[in-house]
Amino acid sequence: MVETALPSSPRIASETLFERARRVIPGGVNSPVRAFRRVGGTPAFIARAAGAWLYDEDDRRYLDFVGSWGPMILGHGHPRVVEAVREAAGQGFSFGAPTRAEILLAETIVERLPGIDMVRLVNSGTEATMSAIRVARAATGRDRFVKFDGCYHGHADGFLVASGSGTLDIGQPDSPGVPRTTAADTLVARFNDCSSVEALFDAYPGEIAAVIVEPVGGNAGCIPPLEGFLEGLRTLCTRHGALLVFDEVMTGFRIARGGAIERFGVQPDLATFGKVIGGGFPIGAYAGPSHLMRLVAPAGPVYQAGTLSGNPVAVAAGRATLELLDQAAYDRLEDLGAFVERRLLEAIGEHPVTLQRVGSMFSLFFRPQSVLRVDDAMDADIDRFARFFHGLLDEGYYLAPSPYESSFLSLAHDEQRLTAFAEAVGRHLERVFATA
Ligand code: KE4
Repeated sequence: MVETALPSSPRIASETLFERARRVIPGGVNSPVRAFRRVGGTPAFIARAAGAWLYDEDDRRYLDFVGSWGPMILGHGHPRVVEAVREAAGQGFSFGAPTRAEILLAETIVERLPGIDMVRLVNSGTEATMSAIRVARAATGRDRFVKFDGCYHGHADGFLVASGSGTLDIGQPDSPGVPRTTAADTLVARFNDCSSVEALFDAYPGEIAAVIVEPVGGNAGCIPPLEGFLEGLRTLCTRHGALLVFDEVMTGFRIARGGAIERFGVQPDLATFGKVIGGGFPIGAYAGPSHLMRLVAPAGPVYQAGTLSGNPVAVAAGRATLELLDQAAYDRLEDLGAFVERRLLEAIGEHPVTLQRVGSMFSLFFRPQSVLRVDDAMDADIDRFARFFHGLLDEGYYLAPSPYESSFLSLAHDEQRLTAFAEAVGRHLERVFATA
């Protein structure tokens, strides 16, 4: 029997908690995208999760398409991960000393990634990307780097220029508080447009240390790379002596067993990770060939550190997660992605809505044309998206609460639930397009 959502009812507990939260936490949340700013209304305060389901404080159940923004690729509370976390926690929480388990996780990551010899674990994707740029600057002796409009690489100062994700929700792609001198080193190119990168290399000859890119844009909605885009970046970086950095915090171990490197067959000089490799616990990583990674202290002079880096409990969760992500798991995720795409395209029908998907990450854009970069995503009908989002939420489907985010499938999703989801999408598209 297809499990259905609990009957719709106001989220009194969440509203009360949100009011209380905003008195002691900026905006009532510890990360802006959670605040429903772009879709309006009160965020659901989640009490617990299991499998593909979230349960909020009003005991309403939602089929989860956020998955903690990517980490929960197995579904919530996988018993093997729970057991690994319990066992690790029973041995102690944190030692500030090297452990065997960190080696095993590093070896697992390296084994899966073509062209990658070494990895440094950190505590977030932000730490990973900021460290990768530091290594690139040290390796090249150059200060500037190129990012793309609408790409989000975490909240380190230099990245908060023309960024994506939650910065778009609050209409602040360039954040106050970032010194002009810092922002000056951040050059912005157009996603899916190599000529805009070439123009920057021509304008700043010998000054660009790196080009950092989300190989699949995930922070302005799901935006696949055009044919030749990643290959073009590789050629330009090689020609101009800059490092190509794949920010795979979202795509890593999500869109293939070896992430975008494997899926697209383009070799970056450095790559960053997070989310999936922590199985829901705080983690990040940056990785590359030995000659670059040996620049990192204490092997080399590039300083980077972290009290909880390689935390034993987070490492245990990450190892258990990766162990379960064999090729069969990725084949299943691809099948689920293709299945939901077929069902959603049926639901979309003639409505002016575009679905874009790579593997088990996808987005619905409320515009008829394809979305090649953030400008296109911002040209979509945000108001209708908001009404669509809330209609689905009330029916027990939790999509990413922003048109500038990707939604995610997990191995806990199945065809029955995805069929019911697509039918609900069809109903709510009819509803929101029935009125002007
Ligand atoms: P964290 O510092 O949030 O762990 O990772 C930053 C980051 C870096 N690179 C990419 C490609 C990312 O997607 C992220 C973080 N992703 C967002 C979701 N769009 C995290 C959600 C949030 O900010 O709360």
